[in-house]
Amino acid sequence: LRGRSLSVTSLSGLPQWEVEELPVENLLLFEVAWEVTNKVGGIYTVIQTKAKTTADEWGDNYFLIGPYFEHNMKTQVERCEPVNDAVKRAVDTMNKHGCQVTDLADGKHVIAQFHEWQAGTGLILSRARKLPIATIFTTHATLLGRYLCAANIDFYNHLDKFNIDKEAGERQIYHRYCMERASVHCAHVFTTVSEITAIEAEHMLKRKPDVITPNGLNVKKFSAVHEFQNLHAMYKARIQDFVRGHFYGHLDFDLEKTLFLFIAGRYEFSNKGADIFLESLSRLNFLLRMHKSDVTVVVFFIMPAKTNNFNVETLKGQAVRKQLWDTAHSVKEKFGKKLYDALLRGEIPDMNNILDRDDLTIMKRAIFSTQVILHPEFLSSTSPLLPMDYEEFVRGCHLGVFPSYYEPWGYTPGIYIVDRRFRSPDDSCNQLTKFLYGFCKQSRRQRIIQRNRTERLSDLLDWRYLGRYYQHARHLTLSRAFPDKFHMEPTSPPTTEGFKYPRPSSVPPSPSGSQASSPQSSDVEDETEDERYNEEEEAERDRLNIKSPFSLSHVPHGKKKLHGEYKI
Ligand code: G6P
Ligand code: 1S3
Repeated sequence: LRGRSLSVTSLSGLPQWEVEELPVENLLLFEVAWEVTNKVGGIYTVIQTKAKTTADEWGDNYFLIGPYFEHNMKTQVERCEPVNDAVKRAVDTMNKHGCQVTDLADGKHVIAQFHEWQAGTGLILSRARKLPIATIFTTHATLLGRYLCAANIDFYNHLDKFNIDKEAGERQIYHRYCMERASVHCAHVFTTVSEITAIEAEHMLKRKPDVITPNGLNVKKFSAVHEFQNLHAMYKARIQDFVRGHFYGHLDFDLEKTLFLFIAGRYEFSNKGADIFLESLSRLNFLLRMHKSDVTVVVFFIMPAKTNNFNVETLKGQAVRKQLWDTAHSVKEKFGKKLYDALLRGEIPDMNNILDRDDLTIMKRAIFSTQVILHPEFLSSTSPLLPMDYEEFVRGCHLGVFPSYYEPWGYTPGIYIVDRRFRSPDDSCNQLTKFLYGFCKQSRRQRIIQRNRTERLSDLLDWRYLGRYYQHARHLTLSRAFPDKFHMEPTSPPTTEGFKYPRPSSVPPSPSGSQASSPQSSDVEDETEDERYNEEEEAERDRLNIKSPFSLSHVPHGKKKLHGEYKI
């Protein structure tokens, strides 16, 4: 069974290579992950967005396996009978005998890709029991990397210095770390999502990944720029509605001059840079006030987090968020009545108990009505609070801010890049504050131009292009697991040598003054305005030297600055 060659057209000038097309009709592909239909962090997005491209290629021979959660079953999948006979019999057998499944692949070769340590037991057991399965283990982060970074350790500058067994033991993750490491070493093919994480894996897991499989997205194509600009306006209007409700009774700012910013991801406060972002927002606030700016910034933290009695359910059940004044009034009334009743009985009421749990919830909600908004669940179009899907919400906002310290793969194209490796946290905050302040000073027209440019960058993240790295990993594992049946040409895509994007044509030129005008008149106008703005912004950045009363706990890094080619 030798694959056919398929030439894939390059997108937007990205490199082109030959992809071996696998005879998928004679194969079964399984992908196993804790985040299949289970929104926890970025792995969910990878699997969810990649599903279509993979299903297009593999049809009914592609299967995703994840944990069973009743709610996710109801909302994210449709029940059906397996159409594939081998899988049907396997499922029947599982139903009859617990989870004991046998070799029922009907002569098809099986590839199983396991994501992260939770799924790794399947891989380890497959190898221990010598099942005829070609295995791939993909790590989207390393356990130790997450833990060490979360402990504010200068991780990337000390990768070769850690005693990893000891660190895992001390952080009480030794058993998980062992499973992760065993999965890595049992796999025919080991992959990870970025060059930096490949280096991390070499140090934390002691195996160099065979393939880097960068993450993509399902990029929607628009035939004209006004289409996505209109979408921005439409979704922004919904966010404005939410903000109107949220700030009901004390909406003292102009929504037309309000910018919506957000950060989103797994709730790892410092790993995802929420600490840096908050600090920078405080500095931005100071600058906006100092310069008497009429711009208001509303910020959303989209991070699923644990909640107490004050949670989204409470908010869903009641509409009081639109009536803060009425709430305060009714709490006062209730308080007054209890006091009155107690006095009638000749008692002095116990002040510690005079407010009940409901009153406290309502008052917490009032405290919640600040300009940083914590929404402790992912967005969904069925939420009565802010009925929008994440993609719609992103379109409606003006800027996403992801100043993560630990982010194996960041989805955002690098419009502004905050240096978290060679700068101290304080310097990183200053850098981010300058970006934010520069953004706040943009005119609407400048934002529109920037949105056009960002949209053009989206090609870089399209699974139609990036899916090829997964194809490559699948072919490689078949050639290792079944070398007599599958062959891999040595002229394959690069492995861990790195995945570097070419500079996209939409990136503003540098230095700005040397830019030759584009022949299209409208573009000329845009470029000129961008250039002028860039120069002003640069001057402003140099002029600003922001200091803050706050300090952060990361140890200071060296001062060397990252520069060089454009990277995502
Ligand atoms: C889109 C719409 C315009 C609207 C603009 C607002 O471009 O097509 O009609 O004026 O968005 O942009 P802003 O950055 O101010 O939200
Ligand atoms: C990880 O999920 P996370 O949000 O915990 O995997 C993602 C998908 O590969 C990756 O984009 C992210 O950086 C990692 O952090």
